[in-house]
Amino acid sequence: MSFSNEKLALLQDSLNINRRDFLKTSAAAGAAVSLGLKPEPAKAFAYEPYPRDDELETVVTSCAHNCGSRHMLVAHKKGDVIVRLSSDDGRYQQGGAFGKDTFEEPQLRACLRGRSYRSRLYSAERLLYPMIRVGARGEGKFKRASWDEALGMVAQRMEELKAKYGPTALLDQSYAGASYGVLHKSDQIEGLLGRFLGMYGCRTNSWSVPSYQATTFSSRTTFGTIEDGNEDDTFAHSKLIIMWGWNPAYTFHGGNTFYYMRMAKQKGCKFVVIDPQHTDSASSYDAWWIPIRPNTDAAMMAGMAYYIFANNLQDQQFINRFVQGMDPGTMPHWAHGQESFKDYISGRSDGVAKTPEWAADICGVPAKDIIKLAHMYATTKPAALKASWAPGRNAYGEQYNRMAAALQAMTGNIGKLGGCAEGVGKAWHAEGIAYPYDEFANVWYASIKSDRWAHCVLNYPNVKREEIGLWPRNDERDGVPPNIRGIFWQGSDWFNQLTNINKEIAAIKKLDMVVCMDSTITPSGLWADVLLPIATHFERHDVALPWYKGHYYIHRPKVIEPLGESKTDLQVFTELAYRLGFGERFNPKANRNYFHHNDAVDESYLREWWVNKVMHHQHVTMPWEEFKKRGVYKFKLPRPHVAFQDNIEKGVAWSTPSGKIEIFSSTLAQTKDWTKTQYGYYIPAIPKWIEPWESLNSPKTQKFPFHMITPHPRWRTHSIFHNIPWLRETYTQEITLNASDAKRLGIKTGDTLEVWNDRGGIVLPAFTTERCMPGVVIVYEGAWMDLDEDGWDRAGNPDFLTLDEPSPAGGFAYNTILVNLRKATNGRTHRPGWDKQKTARSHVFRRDY
Ligand SMILES: Nc1nc2c(c(=O)[nH]1)N[C@H]1C(S)=C(S)[C@@H](COP(=O)(O)OP(=O)(O)OC[C@H]3O[C@@H](n4cnc5c(=O)[nH]c(N)nc54)[C@H](O)[C@@H]3O)O[C@H]1N2
Ligand SMILES: Nc1nc2c(c(=O)[nH]1)N[C@H]1C(S)=C(S)[C@@H](COP(=O)(O)OP(=O)(O)OC[C@H]3O[C@@H](n4cnc5c(=O)[nH]c(N)nc54)[C@H](O)[C@@H]3O)O[C@H]1N2
Ligand code: SF4
Ligand SMILES: [Mo]
Repeated sequence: MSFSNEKLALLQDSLNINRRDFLKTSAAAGAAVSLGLKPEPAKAFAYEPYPRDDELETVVTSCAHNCGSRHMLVAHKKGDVIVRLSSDDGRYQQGGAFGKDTFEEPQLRACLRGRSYRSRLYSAERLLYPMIRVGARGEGKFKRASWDEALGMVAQRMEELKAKYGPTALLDQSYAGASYGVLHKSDQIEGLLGRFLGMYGCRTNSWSVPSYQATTFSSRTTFGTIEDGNEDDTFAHSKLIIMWGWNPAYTFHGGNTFYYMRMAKQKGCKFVVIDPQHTDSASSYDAWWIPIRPNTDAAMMAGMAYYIFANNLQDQQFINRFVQGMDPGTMPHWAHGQESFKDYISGRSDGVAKTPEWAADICGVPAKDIIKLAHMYATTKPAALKASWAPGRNAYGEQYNRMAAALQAMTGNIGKLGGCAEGVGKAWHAEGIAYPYDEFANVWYASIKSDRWAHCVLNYPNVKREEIGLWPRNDERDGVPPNIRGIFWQGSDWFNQLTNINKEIAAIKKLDMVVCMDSTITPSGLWADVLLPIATHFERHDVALPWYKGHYYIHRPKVIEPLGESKTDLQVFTELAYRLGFGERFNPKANRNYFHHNDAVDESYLREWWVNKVMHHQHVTMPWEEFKKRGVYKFKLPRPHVAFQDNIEKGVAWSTPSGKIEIFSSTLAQTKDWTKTQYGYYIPAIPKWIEPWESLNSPKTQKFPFHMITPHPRWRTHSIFHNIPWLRETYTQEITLNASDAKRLGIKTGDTLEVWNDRGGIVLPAFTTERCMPGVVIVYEGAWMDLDEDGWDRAGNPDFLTLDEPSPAGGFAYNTILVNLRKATNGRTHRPGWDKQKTARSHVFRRDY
């Protein structure tokens, strides 16, 4: 145990969890009540004496994680313990005076999750030592091991698997748990695991991002880049903001979005929300709410396009100059006579005019509302149609995003202040990596669509390339499915977060090795063979990057020493690389001693990154030492960052094959054999409405009458923070359904429901409201799975119901789910995890095996 008694006492005090005292007090209080005596006030909750600010050291740092933004956290510590956290109050900004908060440089104030971070840092679920599985996989029985034993075991199995099964045996399932730093990076594309396995020469890559693969496809196809976003201050200049499947009150996509949107509101901007639920964003801006049947967005958009063309409201000048394939006149010469977007919309090519009435039948929005919105959008300038990712997280979600791009282009709202072309919406470009380039980093020998790994494992070797989205190669491995025998999780809780968990459960039992690197005992971790404790971002040195939007860096010093025996990801990979023979190459600045002393090396990488990339490349004059002192560096942009402004104003070509905005895609139009692409299946050259596999319009509703959507929770970052009591006081994991549906079924708020389909079943309480449209139910993603003996998930994780079928462009169909529901039978219960002791995974480790 590396906590000293003193440290532990301080911790318990600071967290108010002196459990023995607490239990004593509450037991005494209980006894007093039953005797009819007045209970004593509980003393255990007082910090005695509470340290004053001037007795605490103040350290500026930031959150990490894939949470939608990047804010400042200020740690106030005593000795090596963080006693409390606060956030930006303007004191720390470049050249700023105390309390500074301006339009150009607003504060980076933390959300409720960031502010409760201390309880995550010191939670009972912190993983403090390496652990090795002793029971069956998934049973959750582990014993404590030394680092030497754990890493020795991992290195030996890696060698065995590579020798026996070849260079595709190890599956890289790193994800964005720690993407937004420059040194200790977990990331699908540029992260440390890809570097490690790539250099080792045994790696199956996972392509396709859960967040927005459909949207990525659309942005790349249409604009040639995913950097199609404006910085959020530009929202302040919009006259109309359409939040299409976007709820910035919950799911941030950048910093201070709400602040800038409020400025627009104050200047008279109109707001519209198109969402099956009346969101808090809708109420905050008094928006016109248009409830829509889930997954039918592309049809509604096609209806809008019809109205705009039919009334000649499109910006024809813009189209003629910048767009390919919007109409017959803008088709490339080599594709003359092929179907343009306008041909499709008007019905000239397929005999079906995509009128507002046609759309209304599909999406459930009355034709008059489709017309009204189309008119508003085409005649209000500038207007921001922000087409968010959730409606793309569907079967054929790519068609929704491409259809949105067509509307943005036909109204000429691209490259203009107050307009919007996003899409993925990455805006300002940050310098993201501090470790040196290596040609073998990120090399892979097979690359599959991320959530088809289970399908691949279960069906190997009889699996067709299109079933798993196998990426094409130019060598003899082309088309050869990977023989996956082991998985690494680094910065990902993917077992809990990918689709169709029951299929994953079947598949994981076939593997020879599962390694989980995390700071927390996660639901995925319980299915691993080896758990490696990773230092959090409070316990290592790094620099924080903004999340898609924002133009700043936040210094992230090592605030406290790593808890327990945790090490950083970089330390663990370096040590493993040494054991496997490529340590020096993996981490050129380090020697073998890095596992024990990493501070100087980390500082050196970071300083070099600052000097070479930030100072030289981004022309920043502030020296590294000064940045470290201030804690935050904000860029002042010469003008608000608007994507594609130079393309419009200076004639810069788009990075598409034609150099234009491609509504008619040159690449798609020329693809012959779809099975030889990573997509596997046909994708039309222009955006079209394609019926999803499951929706309220499909015959499957007879068996499963509700369409479930699974958005991101305000109170969690996916699965992160699920175990935090402070946040749990703000919510319950529940299923939201319309009051009339509930009444018909005799369901009241608080009733426990069973929700199921062919893939699985979950148990959770009902919340009934008029703010969710009839026929739709909502369950937020990220709950920590907790199976009962019959395989029902008592925690209410919707990924037991999601489908792992690939949408052609690689999108995850997280929101394409039909389900049925009823009041819970057979005494089946929900485990809300409210009682910390019940969710604490630590009980698993406290037994003697
Ligand atoms: N039904 C449904 N499911 C969904 C979605 C949905 O909309 N609906 N959304 C999907 C989306 S968009 C996403 S992005 C995924 C997210 O899926 P995940 O990325 O798996 O989710 P997180 O809960 O963020 O898990 C990140 C893990 O990284 C760990 N971690 C954090 N920092 C570090 C570090 O420095 N090192 C290491 N080794 N570990 C670290 C955290 O403790 C946490 O366990 O979920 C997807 N799942
Ligand atoms: N608080 C918080 N913020 C986050 C995250 C988090 O976990 N927590 N995760 C971050 C990450 S990794 C991501 S990818 C983004 C996700 O960002 P988004 O994809 O924008 O967010 P979601 O919450 O999935 O969904 C947004 C809205 O879409 C609606 N919706 C769902 N399906 C449909 C549909 O078919 N049609 C229409 N019109 N609307 C639909 C939902 O009701 C919801 O209100 O958020 C980021 N921000
Ligand atoms: S949005 Fe993200 S970075 Fe900002 S405070 Fe919340 S969790 Fe932290
Ligand atoms: Mo995401």
